[in-house]
Amino acid sequence: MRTDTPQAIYRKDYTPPSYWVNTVEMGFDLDPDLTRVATRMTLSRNIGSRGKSLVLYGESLELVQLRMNGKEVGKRGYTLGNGVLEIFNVPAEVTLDIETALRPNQNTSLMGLYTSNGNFFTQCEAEGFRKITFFPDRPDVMATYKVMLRADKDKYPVLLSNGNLIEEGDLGDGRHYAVWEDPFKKPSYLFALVAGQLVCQEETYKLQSGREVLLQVWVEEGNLDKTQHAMDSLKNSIRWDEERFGLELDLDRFMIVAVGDFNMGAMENKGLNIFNTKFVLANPRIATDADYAGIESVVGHEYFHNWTGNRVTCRDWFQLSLKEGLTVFRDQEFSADLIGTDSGRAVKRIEDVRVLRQAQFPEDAGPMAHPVRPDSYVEINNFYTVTIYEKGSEVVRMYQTLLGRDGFRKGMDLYFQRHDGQAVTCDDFRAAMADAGGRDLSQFELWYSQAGTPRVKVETRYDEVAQSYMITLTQSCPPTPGQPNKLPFHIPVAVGLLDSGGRDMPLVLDSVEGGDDRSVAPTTMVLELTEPSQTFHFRNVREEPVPSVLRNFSAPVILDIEYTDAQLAFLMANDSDAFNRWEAGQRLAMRRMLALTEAVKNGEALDRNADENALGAAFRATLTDNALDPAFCELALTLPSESVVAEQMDVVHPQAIHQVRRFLRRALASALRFQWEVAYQSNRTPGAYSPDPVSAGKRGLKNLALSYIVELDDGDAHKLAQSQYDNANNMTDRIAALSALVNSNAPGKDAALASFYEDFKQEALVVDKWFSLQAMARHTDVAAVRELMNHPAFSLRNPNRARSLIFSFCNGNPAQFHAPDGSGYEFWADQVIALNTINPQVAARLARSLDRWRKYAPELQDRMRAALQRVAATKSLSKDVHEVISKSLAH
Ligand code: B3K
Ligand code: ZN
Repeated sequence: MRTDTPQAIYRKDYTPPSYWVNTVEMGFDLDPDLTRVATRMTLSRNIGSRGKSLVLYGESLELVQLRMNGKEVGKRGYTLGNGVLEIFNVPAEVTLDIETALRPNQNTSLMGLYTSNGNFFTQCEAEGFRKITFFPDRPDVMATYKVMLRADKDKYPVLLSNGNLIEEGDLGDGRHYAVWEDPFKKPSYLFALVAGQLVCQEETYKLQSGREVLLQVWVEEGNLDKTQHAMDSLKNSIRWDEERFGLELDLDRFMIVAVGDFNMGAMENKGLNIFNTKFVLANPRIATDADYAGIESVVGHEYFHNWTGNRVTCRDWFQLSLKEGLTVFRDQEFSADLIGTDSGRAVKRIEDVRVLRQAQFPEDAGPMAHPVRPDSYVEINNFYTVTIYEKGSEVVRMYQTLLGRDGFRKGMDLYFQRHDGQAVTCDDFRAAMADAGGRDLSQFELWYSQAGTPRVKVETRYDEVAQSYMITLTQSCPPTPGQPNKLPFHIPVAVGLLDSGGRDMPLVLDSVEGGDDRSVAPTTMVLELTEPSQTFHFRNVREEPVPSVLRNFSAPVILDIEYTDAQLAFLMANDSDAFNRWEAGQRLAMRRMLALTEAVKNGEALDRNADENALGAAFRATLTDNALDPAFCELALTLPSESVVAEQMDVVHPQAIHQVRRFLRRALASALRFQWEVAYQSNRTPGAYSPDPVSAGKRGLKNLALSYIVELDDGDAHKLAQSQYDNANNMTDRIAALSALVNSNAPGKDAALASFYEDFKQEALVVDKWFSLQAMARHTDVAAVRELMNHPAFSLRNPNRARSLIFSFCNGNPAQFHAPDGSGYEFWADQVIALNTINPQVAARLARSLDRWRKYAPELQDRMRAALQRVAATKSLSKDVHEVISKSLAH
């Protein structure tokens, strides 16, 4: 907590450390009230650093002892202040002994060493290791670690750290110990320890090489019946990385530990991944299809970091996307490959792009916009963003689109060949891709350095006489904070042309010699847009085509293209690219939603617009096409979310958008009621629950159908929802039914809510769902949320619980959150201020809910500004919250 103005750190100021650390040995005497840590490290001076002091970082720590080569360092040998321990006159080769004392029980930030439900856990990324000992806590300092843990044997029977267990035993005084050694050099952010009362599911697994490894999933005693899916996901991840990238698990043991108090999803500590329970625990009773999918992708993500992040790490935190963007790309590909079918892959792609549009596009257009490789930050934890992760993944995907799958693999191989064991930059990754592919990727660097979502405008012309077709692509990128002007990006734009029968035409570019053999011409072509504007000529085009542009979302851009309603319906029905089929439907819906929102803003009654022909016909065609994959149908029949519509408007009117979306859903429910009923019945999944993609897809479509039917709010609809609620044999169906009931006026809704709580009050993750469902329900206003905060199960200290109620309301219930009287903003400010003292990282995430405040009507803006200013004026604001709020107010 601070009173001064926090300082920004700049990428251009990077300097190598004055000392490298070679080995680290640590001894922990674990006690929740006062833990003592003895650290011995050997260091070597970096070349060119003679005369420079040794800089170590430390926070919320007591320095008990400091010795250099065995001798106590006197008061004049060092300075300590503002989180920096600077030691002078340090020899070129030196052994340091540092003893620190810390208070895990009082650590509510959940960074460094803390306790959760009586057990010890650590979280060190990005800068948590400095809360354990004084250390050059920066990712380019890589060392080997040997760790001894000592603790009370009854209270902490399990003692875990990174690497291999090399010794354990009794200390005789009721305490015991374990010694762990990690043979691989690692940065301090990958350090971890866990101690407490835990049990594990374990298996040995044979790698392709024949070597056997031990896999463990550690949980609290009552949760051993919820670990199988995480274990299966881990085995799938190990196999996939061997098959797809030739990367083998390098340790003999790999552990996953679940903890209920965690700031984010999970953490890739070497050999000892620590996970939020949300991404480990699953059985059909408590977890939904989405939870199962989330576990698979997060287990994969953390496992894949073992190579992309751990073996090759980041030189500095500005390079964060080097590991995060790449690892998200890898986990996305992993999930897609596991589904295996073309349509399954498309569904996964659509879901990923939805996240990008829903969260990253707004970030890129708001006050926190930053490049994939930022130039500066105040608090690095604020930069674990959708831009670093999701846009970063899109940037990696573009390499694959440009180089092809094999070319991309060659680039990965070269990257590891060059950089295994090193801390490197995004430029090193790009160089490996360019060199392996024999391509000049210098312009591609702009994807790392320029923020903002580029727009690509598409214009076309058909010349019937010449049988030629022209596509002109023109790019632009709006200004973002600190970047008023942008240079043109290198954008891969995948295109196809549809003939009047809906078939793909063979594509022959005029600039290419030959290629006239129609039977071998490709039907999708990647056009490389590198100039502000470029025209591509296709020849032998026998009729005027309908263009399908940006297939499979080949670049993270906004596409401006004019289609008639009829063309969109045609693409929705015919495009061979499933992503663009979905996209066409979304465009059609968005167009309608924006027009209706305008009408509401102008005071027109919506029922005068009740005729939903174009959209209704398109929806009917999709809903009744039995050849379509149910998972795809669900996505195609889901209207753009309220926040995605909001992003399309110059001045956002949350209540109007909400009203329109409901109106359209009701219109589509009533026009297609019979078809929804058929879809409901024909997508039932009787028998034992299985989370496989086909069953999950059916449940998804069935539950979407239920949600439409319940929009009609009549007795039959209520009965359907109630009976699904009463008879559900899995959480997916149960929660979908509960949500349908709660968002209707069904007589049984309060009873259902109450019985749900009774049935599941022992399951923290389900209680989270119970809060979250209510937070996002349409009747839930600010007063109701405040009331829910008084529920005995609510706690601000547990991040999952805080997110389930407060974040769900502020981010997931826009019509209520943006109440015209500003009460939502008052509530938001109260919670940001309360969280700030408990857990700055979580507080700073919530602080971002008002990011886009300048997009609202002036009266709302005034109220939002007042709330922002109230937070800004709070005493002892963390630098986390300070950075977010001051950037919001500035831009
Ligand atoms: N690398 C961690 C995130 C750490 C966040 C620190 N504030 C999880 C992940 O991306 O895999
Ligand atoms: Zn990650």
